[in-house]
Amino acid sequence: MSFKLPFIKKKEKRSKTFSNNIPKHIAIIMDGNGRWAKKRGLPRIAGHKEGVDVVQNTVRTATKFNIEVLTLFTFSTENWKRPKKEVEFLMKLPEQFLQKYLPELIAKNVRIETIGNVEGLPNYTKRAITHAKNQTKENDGLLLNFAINYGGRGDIVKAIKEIVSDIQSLELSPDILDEKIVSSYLDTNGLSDPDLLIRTSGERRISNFLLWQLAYTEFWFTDILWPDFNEETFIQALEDYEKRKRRYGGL
Ligand code: V0D
Repeated sequence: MSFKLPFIKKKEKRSKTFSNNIPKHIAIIMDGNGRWAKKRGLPRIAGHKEGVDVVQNTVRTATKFNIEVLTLFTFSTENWKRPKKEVEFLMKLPEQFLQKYLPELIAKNVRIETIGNVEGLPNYTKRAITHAKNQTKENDGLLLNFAINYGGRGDIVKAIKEIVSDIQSLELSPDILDEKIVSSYLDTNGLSDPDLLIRTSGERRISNFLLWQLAYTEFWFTDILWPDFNEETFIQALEDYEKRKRRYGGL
């Protein structure tokens, strides 16, 4: 009998953990695909390929825990500097991902959106993304937000240009300009700021991801490489987030 008690206790603790302080919006920098491949003597692109399936597993976990928004950094404006062959491979991944997983995403009531300059992507990439957005636009479950051809500074510069233009055309008065209005000019307009940022692969930088939007976000870093990221790792991040919130809440 006595051996049963710790098990029950642990189980109760877990369900309690997830009734409170679930982050609404989680942003992830999915790093370490190249390193994962190299460790296996494979080309970098083999790591990216593996990483695509991990995206879908992460979506499954996110829907399980009723996360509202998942913003995934898939391609930064700096990534164009990578070898041409690698960029070409990466640009085929959205289409491949959607071909494989769009039916499941629709069944799971997921809405697909993007931030970043989709216009600057190859036509076949654009087409696949536009199709997926159209097919899921009425869904009201998880918002799966792909940051693609995105850079935080670029987002801010674009916002500044539009703000200046709206001031010049008298659609906006500088007297009323505030943080809320600036936020509305960013690609993340309408989304709450991320509550939790996860970065895999041991790097501890923002790397020009969301800048303005991460002002109050909790950061969670792990040495685990993106292709090895799984539900257990995700739950670790969620539990850590919950613990931090509980500590602050006590003050
Ligand atoms: C490679 C790890 C899904 C990071 C994840 C454009 C690097 C797998 C998408 C995707 C990439 C993007 C938009 C969309 C649907 C899917 C993706 C890229 C890279 C580069 F609408 N994974 N993924 N896109 N990787």
